[in-house]
Amino acid sequence: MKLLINKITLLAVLLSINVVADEFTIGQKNKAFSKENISIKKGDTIHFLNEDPFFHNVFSLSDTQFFDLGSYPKGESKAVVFNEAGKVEVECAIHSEMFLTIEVKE
Ligand SMILES: [Cu+2]
Repeated sequence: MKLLINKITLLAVLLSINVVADEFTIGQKNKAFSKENISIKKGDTIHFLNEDPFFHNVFSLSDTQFFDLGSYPKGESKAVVFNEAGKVEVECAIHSEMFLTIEVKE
């Protein structure tokens, strides 16, 4: 009986870890990200939503997390899950003035 309770407790802990991961959307509009910086937790997801009538190519060369979402048109979004704590600098390959800093916390 005690073993069963331990298993249930473990399951509850694992489920609660899953539930706390959040999802955010950062828009790309008027050649800018909708925020200049954002603070998230490890495991959170950011959706990069293009709201401009032209292409954006969101990428990061950061050591914390490297990614390149390619170029995509208005109305499309691509998601990135951040699994490492640290600072992630995000840019657009087409518009050099676009810049976003993400702080991923433990
Ligand atoms: Cu752009």
